[in-house]
Amino acid sequence: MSTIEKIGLVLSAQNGIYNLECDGENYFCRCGTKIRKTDGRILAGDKVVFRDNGDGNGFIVDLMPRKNTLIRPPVANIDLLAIVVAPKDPAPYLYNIDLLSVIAEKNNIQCAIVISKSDIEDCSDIKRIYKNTPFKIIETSSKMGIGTEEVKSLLNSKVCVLCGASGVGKSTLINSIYPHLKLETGDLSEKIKRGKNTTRVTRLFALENGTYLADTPGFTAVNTELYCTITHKELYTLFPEFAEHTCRCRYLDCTHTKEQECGIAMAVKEGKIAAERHESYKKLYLELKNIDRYK
Ligand SMILES: Nc1nc2c(ncn2[C@@H]2O[C@H](COP(=O)(O)OP(=O)(O)OP(=O)(O)O)[C@@H](O)[C@H]2O)c(=O)[nH]1
Ligand SMILES: [Mg+2]
Ligand SMILES: [Zn+2]
Repeated sequence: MSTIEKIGLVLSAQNGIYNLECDGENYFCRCGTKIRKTDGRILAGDKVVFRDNGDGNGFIVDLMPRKNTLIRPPVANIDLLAIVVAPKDPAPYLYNIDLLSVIAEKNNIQCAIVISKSDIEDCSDIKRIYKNTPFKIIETSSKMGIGTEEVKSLLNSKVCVLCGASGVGKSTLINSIYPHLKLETGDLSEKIKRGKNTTRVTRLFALENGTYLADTPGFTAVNTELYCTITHKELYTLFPEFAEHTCRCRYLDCTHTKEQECGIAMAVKEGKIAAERHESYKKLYLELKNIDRYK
């Protein structure tokens, strides 16, 4: 029997078995060591050439070029990174949120802030912090059914990744938009007791209109070292709302961290940039500078 070569999209990769989608059909494939050796890991979101065995199984023979890659969560070819942030339970850890947004900017991935659990606390602080960024901000409550239609239209026809701290309600939000997925969700106090994530693997779900959505395990900490392709010198370019204010910096080599006559510092004072975003910038700048030094 002859085999046919097709192009598929990897939905999940686990223990050397790759679940692919091609023309609405699911395939389970293995992959030759030659590809794994030359291209490294094959990730959810990868486009691959595979041999269709005709029985739902196949063999991956080639990996197509990627437009971007995230290391954590491990997904390739992403159009939209939606960062889910709750006003409390758990409280937002802005540094992690901003680091994720920096990684999205660096990879040319559209970034959105999805506020969850708006039924339990006022969300105006999160809105204020991000209002000067180009990120779309959507306030939601899965419990009350608020904002879910807006999230659905934001995701439409894109490869999307939902990320954020464990317990912010990522899986619950996905379930409220796409109830048929029936994702496992977890009680926050249970999570703390177990010290574990409810969602454990990253997988893409194939939805209508060419929408692909990944629920990801929530992070506890984002490791900057993983992202050391970002240099401290370019960091300010990855905070998009900073750009229009750098022309007011006195020094051409202004680091925007402690200089007196810095356009970013002035914009913070004038309320045009959130002080919290500048704090994240300064913290990340120092971290990246330390990494750069040892390169
Ligand atoms: N009040 C309220 N609770 C919510 C809402 N959304 C989620 N929760 C609760 O928050 C807890 C955590 O929800 P999950 O959906 O498991 O959170 P997650 O972000 O997927 O967590 P991980 O998979 O561990 O990363 C659950 O107890 C949910 O019932 C909401 O809109 N309002
Ligand atoms: Mg989850
Ligand atoms: Zn400056």
